[in-house]
Amino acid sequence: MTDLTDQVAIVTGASRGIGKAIALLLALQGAKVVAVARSEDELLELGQKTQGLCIVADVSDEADAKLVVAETLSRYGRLDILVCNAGVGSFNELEQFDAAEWDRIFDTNVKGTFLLCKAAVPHFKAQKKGHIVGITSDVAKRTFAHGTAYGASKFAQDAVLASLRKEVRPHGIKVSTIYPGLVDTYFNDTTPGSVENEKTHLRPADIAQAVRYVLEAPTHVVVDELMLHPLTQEW
Ligand code: NJP
Repeated sequence: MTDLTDQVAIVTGASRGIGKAIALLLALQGAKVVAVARSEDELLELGQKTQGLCIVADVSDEADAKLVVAETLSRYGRLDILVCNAGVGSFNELEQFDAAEWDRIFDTNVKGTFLLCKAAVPHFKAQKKGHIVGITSDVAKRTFAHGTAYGASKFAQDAVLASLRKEVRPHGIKVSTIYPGLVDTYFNDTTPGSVENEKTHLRPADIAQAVRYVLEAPTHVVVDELMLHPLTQEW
């Protein structure tokens, strides 16, 4: 089993929802967590709990992505784990869908994952080890009505990670992809915590436990893919 104590982990989209739960759980396991998002106040509050670094950054901006990795290396001298979790989505009929909204979704979900991986991989290669975990979605494996932009972005994010997995495996670098079903978060401007959602949604902590599971796999094991659904969600 891989011990997470003192492992240096960047978690994007850590200001709330799934990313926050991942950051808290990794910190609890003794990892040094670098929390990344655009909301400074939420990050600072989280930083008090994780005792780690917080970096206000937009994952869709290449300069920001480079800065996140540079600041992590400057503070800790090492990077072991990158969790690409930041993501956005919205849903509508294709002819109603705004082109600028399409760009926002692709810039965050696809380009954001690409840019963070691009910044981190050279360091993982130099260390001959590293672990990238991508939080995609079950909709990376099936299509659904009103999901053209989000669904396509998750298929694309999944392809980036799957292709990268083959590229970096010879360098000792692992890439794990997690495919959640419905999770009770602030995603798409929803409000978590309702009694109804308790029955129909996974909790952010469930996804955090899945991330912990893939990260704790023994050195010779890589969990390529892991899909989770609430028991009530038909798949
Ligand atoms: O959503 P939410 P989730 N640069 O809205 C950050 C996937 N997923 O936790 O920047 C940097 O509570 C944002 O922070 P801020 C989903 O596709 C979800 O559910 O401060 N960060 C916040 O911390 C996504 O990939 C469900 O606004 C950016 C976080 O992202 C991941 O799970 C189902 C950013 C979003 O928190 C986490 O989403 C599924 C940027 N440009 C997959 N833009 C589900 N909830 O049901 C956003 O299958 N963030």
